[in-house]
Amino acid sequence: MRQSPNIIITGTPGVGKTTHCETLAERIGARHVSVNQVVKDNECHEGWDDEYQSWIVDEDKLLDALEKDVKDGGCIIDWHACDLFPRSWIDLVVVLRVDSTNLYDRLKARNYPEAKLQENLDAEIMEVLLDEARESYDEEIIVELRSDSTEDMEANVDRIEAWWKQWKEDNRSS
Ligand code: DAT
Repeated sequence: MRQSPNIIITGTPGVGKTTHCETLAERIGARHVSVNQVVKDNECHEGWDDEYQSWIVDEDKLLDALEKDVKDGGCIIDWHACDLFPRSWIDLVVVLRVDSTNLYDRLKARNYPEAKLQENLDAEIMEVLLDEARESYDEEIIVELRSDSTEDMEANVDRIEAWWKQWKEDNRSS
């Protein structure tokens, strides 16, 4: 039995996952698990895809690398996918959403190639990550939150912190 919950923060690249995860991890003393970093550090990949500018992930290796940390609980998992984790690992799935204009500006600032930028804008508009979450987890553990402004982010962090405390209260071993 976990002492603390595991949360996935997911969404299209640029939506604000890392910013949310870092703030939350600091606020509640959780572990920020940057899956990108885990993939790199443990070489859970079959190389770099230049066109997509991302690792070609070996999911089995990745799950092995994550298992110990995640089993202990208290992880805030930061990744642009959520369908590979066993359901038993995850207590809350946060899908961040952003307005296309904001996303465009954020990805442009990252110098994304035009094709990749367009692909991510399409994914956001088509709610790809929200669909993926709904296909992979029970509706009750999924929350969709806006990430357009700093105020949004602060409200989201407050809300997730409150949820975290409540989970610990509800799951306290007597
Ligand atoms: P991700 O990890 O989803 O790729 P990020 O956390 O790196 O996204 O954020 C991308 C950029 O957008 C970064 O410069 C911070 C900014 N940003 C993220 N969320 C924001 C928000 N809610 N309001 C204003 N800026 C935000």
